[in-house]
Amino acid sequence: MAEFFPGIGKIKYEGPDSKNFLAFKYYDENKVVGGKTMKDWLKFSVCYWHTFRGVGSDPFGPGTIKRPWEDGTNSVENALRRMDVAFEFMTKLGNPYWCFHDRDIAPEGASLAESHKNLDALIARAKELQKATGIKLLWGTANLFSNPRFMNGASTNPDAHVLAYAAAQVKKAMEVTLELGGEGYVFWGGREGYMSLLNTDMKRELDHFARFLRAAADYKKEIGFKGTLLIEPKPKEPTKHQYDFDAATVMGFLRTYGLEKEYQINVEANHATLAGHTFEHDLEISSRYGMLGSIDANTGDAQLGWDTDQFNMDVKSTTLAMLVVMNQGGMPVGINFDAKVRRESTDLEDLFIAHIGGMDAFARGLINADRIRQEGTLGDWVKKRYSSYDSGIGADFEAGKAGFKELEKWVLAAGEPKQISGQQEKYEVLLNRYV
Ligand code: XUL
Ligand code: CO
Repeated sequence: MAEFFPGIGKIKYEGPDSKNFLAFKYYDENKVVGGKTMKDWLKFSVCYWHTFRGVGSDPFGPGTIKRPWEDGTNSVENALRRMDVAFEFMTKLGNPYWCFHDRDIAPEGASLAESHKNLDALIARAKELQKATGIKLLWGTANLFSNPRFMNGASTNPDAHVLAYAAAQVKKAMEVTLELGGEGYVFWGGREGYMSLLNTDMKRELDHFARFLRAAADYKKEIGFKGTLLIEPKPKEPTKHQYDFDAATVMGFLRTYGLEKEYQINVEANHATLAGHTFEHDLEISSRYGMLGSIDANTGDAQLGWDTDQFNMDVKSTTLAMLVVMNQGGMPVGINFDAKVRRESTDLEDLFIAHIGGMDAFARGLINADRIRQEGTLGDWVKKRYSSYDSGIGADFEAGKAGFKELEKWVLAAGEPKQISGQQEKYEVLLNRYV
């Protein structure tokens, strides 16, 4: 088989003192941290769309990135070669999982039947390559946002014909995800929202959305797919308003329609920040309600207000993220690098350096989070901050034994509360001890 990344061998762990950009400084897959290997805690996945289809185009200009294996056609032959490239890259990088959209891996045909046929050819190749390399599928998904037919949405489209098309595409994408042994299936509502409320029957669209998700959950059972169905929140972009706004909105939506047992959340860092939250906020709220299934690992840019999908190299951010993950005992699905090299990063080597840097940042986050948990100070401080609810009137309130009358009676006797500092700076200084 041809080699597409000549001169780059298997990426090895060399430790924190290494100066080699093509080596891991912190990610040591078999190292045990907090009772599990790094590989098991982190369950890293490479995404097909950015890493093997990204060309660096932006709204102001075309792609800058030329890959030597691309022949400029959208043929099945080119797609098969690209799949070989992907598995060579991942084998060298040493990530255990990958992810894809149907249309990333196989060209869309002139009809749905032809698209299905093209997809089958690529799935057969992926199945062989998974077997040969041991790399597994984290999750699959359907691209219901690029083709112009989906310009008004997919499952929330005002036209039932388009909705039916979307269903047919998801049906096939779920089947092939099952075929490849995927651990999850993701719904990202790319155009499930609106550009103008004036032309939109919002309630009807939300009802359709829920009905579509119910049909997907039913089909999952019908075909015996045991993986996790996931919803990936994002507030906007490409549409002005997206229904899966943030983790809290999605959880409320799922409960409203009785779907909360069928779906988990896939939190993407840059989507949380677009919604005005931090990455750790969306992780924490999903996790504390038992809904954090998977992560799309990336970051935005503090000055740019859009989804820049950068590799997250910020160790403070990964530490806070891994603290949530460790507190819930692991990632049910995994951590997918939904991140792309910059338009200006045009070398093949940049692809490796970006992923190695992202993996090391999360591995360091894991090590730091473990130290925070082992040392226990942060947890103890937070626990102490709420200790007035552990006994007396606070405990009675939590247990539902003290209502307004009891609370008033208690205050009349106890008088004014003492001022208690929130000590934010002290907590921030504590965090800096670990990062
Ligand atoms: C887009 C995005 C998607 C999903 C999968 O912002 O994050 O790539 O992760 O459809
Ligand atoms: Co994503």
